[in-house]
Amino acid sequence: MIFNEISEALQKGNRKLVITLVEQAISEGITAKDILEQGLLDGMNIIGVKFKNNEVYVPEVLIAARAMNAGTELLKPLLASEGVKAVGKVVLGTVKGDQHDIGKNLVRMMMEGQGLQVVDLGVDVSAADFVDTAIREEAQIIACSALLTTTMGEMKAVVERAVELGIRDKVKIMVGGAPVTDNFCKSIGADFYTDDAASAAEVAAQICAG
Ligand code: B1M
Repeated sequence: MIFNEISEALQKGNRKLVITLVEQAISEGITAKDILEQGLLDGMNIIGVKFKNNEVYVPEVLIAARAMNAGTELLKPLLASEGVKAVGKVVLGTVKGDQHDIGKNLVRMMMEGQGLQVVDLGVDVSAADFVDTAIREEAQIIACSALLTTTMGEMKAVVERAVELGIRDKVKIMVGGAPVTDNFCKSIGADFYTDDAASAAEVAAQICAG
């Protein structure tokens, strides 16, 4: 089954094979959602468990992540929705101290698929950078991703910075990432928590649609 092959190639960090198999799956008419969830994310979840159990280490996880990003890039055009396009701008990034970007990249793809313009600041983004960029770009939304319990607190700094610079009533702050919860979102005074990239894009489109 091609999903297993994609998952296994990803776990081995075989970027070229992941690209070939994802291209093959696309040409066979398999949906982008299934390729993502049953192939790529399945492989990354298995790597995550092995990482936790010290069966694989940072270098292996890093090359698996590169293969994952290469695979998701191929899905990008297919993840675009055919719905009504929203008009709006989002400043997106992974918070300060955090290098994880796969989930953030998925959020970007899904948001672009909703017709939103995304200013992607990458990883390790300071609260000041999020807020300064939102002001400069006149963005309606700041979207923060965090994968580490040690960095999710940075999201509070983003909210505080937005208050400090007087734009809190002009910008909605969205948060997400594996350790983040709705309760956490409320506790730091952010506006919206969503648990996956597709929901994040839907909420962002609704915000921008007014
Ligand atoms: Co890291 N890592 N990592 N890692 N890593 C985790 C997160 C961890 C859970 C592994 C584990 O122990 N089981 C653990 C965190 C523990 C914790 O804090 N509770 C961990 C650790 C400890 C570390 C290091 C500290 C390890 C070390 O050096 N000793 C280190 C930290 C580096 C740093 O950031 N400063 C580290 C490093 C790395 C790599 C660099 C090797 C690599 C990242 C490469 C990259 O991203 N380019 C890596 C990876 C790949 C992982 C795992 C295996 C996979 C993460 C991933 O990409 N998942 C991860 C284990 C796991 O998650 N099972 C792990 C797939 C991705 C699609 O999911 O990002 O959750 P995710 O996105 C989801 C949702 O969360 C949501 O949408 C996506 C689904 O649609 N989402 C949002 C994400 N952002 C959103 C924003 C939104 C809305 C939804 O709105 C704005």
